[in-house]
Formats: sequence, structure tokens, C-alpha cells
Amino acid sequence: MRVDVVSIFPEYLAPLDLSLIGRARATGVLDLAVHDLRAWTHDVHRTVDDTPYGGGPGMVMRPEPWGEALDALAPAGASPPPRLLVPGPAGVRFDQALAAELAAEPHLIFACGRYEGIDQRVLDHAATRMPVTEVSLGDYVLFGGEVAVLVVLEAVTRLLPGVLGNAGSLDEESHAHGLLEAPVYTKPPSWRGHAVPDVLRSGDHGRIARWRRAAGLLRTATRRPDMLAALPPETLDKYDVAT
Ligand code: 6GU
Repeated sequence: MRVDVVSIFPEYLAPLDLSLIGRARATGVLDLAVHDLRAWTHDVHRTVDDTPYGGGPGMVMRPEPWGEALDALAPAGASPPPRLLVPGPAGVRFDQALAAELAAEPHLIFACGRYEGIDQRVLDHAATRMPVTEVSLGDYVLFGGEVAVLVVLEAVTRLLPGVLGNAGSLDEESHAHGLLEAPVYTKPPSWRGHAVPDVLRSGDHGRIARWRRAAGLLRTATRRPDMLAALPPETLDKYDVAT
């Protein structure tokens, strides 16, 4: 997968060299480039922002540098076109389903806004050339899109083939089936007076699977009733009702 990130703070994306994302880059699974938006300015001050039309607080990112950046990174007529992602609090909520969708794309471009955001015409014009998705991490406000890019790329990269050693962990994890995962334990069997649940040490794989299912349901019901309500009823089985 090819990924381009455009930001006025490219250093903010330095963690993308680390850990499993760094390894995905080193092995060629992820071909990622971070670009400084100011490379596409032409004035001596390398201006990227200006005051908002209509008044109001803060500054808005001017369209010209963004237009040139997208011309350079998404050449006209590219097929398939890249998908443009614009992080911001007004976007659609990022979730595991969107992560899976993005993991299937050959080329993503992230446009990181700062200040009050990017002039809307940049998105409107880009949408005539490629799919554009504004994406939000949740209901709170950040300074800019850079941290969201770290989050989205981490969620997407671990879904790319060959990145996770054990692909089975993708299937069992929280959110994979619309439920939170059960708590996990390792050795020792008792620690500071807290014991590991006996069932997990029983060796009975059927009982263990049912315990994990029930524990995941209980967690989901107490912490995320919205997720429980969204579960299609046919995904509940007779054990869920019985335990
Ligand atoms: Cl993606 N960007 C900004 N600036 N604020 C946010 C966000 C993104 N998601 C939640 N708040």
C-alpha cells in the first residue's frame, strides 16, 4: 500500500518509523512518504493560512499549496485514483470497519489540516478527481490531523497482509465481531491475592470459549451498551442466553 501524508509538521509523524509500522515500511508492505506542505508555497514567508471569509476566530488554510500538493501526489487520470482522507472533528467517525475498508485501498493520501481547517474548495475540487473522506477520531477537538493520521495508519497497517505474525488475533480482538474482548491473563496463577479464573486453566476449550464469549458480552453491556444494541439478534446464540 502506498501512503502519502501532507502536513506543516512532518516531524509529528516521526513515530511512523518505529515498531511494527516501521517494520512494515522496511519490508515494503507499506510505502509511506511524509511531505511538508510548505514545499508547495512560493512566497518568502511560505504562507499556508489566512483569515476566514465571513469573520470569526482563527485562521484557515489557503487552497493554493494544497492544490499543488494534490496535483503532485495524485496525478490527473491515475487509475485507480488515490483516496483522500482529511482528518477533522467534522468527519465521519473512524472505526474498525473503515480501517478494514482503507486497508484494501492501493493508495491513501492524508491531508492534515491545522488551525480552523482547510479551505472547503480544496476538498470540493479534489472530489472531482478522487474519493474524499473526512474522518474524525471521536467527539473532541485536537489541534490538527497529525495524531489522527498516526491512529488511522496504525489501525490500517496491522490489517495489511503479512504485518501481524498471528492473523488469528485479528479475528478474536475487540471490535472484530462488534463486541469487546474478554479480559486476558498470564502467569503466575495467583498474584497479590488475585487469582486467574479457574476456567482458563481447565484445558476445556469449549468451556473457555463460552467463558470468553460471556465475559466479552458482559463487558460490552456495561461499557458499550451502544455496541450491544447494534448487534444483529441472530449473532447471539443459545449459550449467550443461557449463561
Ligand atoms: Cl481527526 N482532527 C482534529 N483536529 N480533531 C479531532 C479529530 C481529528 N478527531 C477528533 N477530534
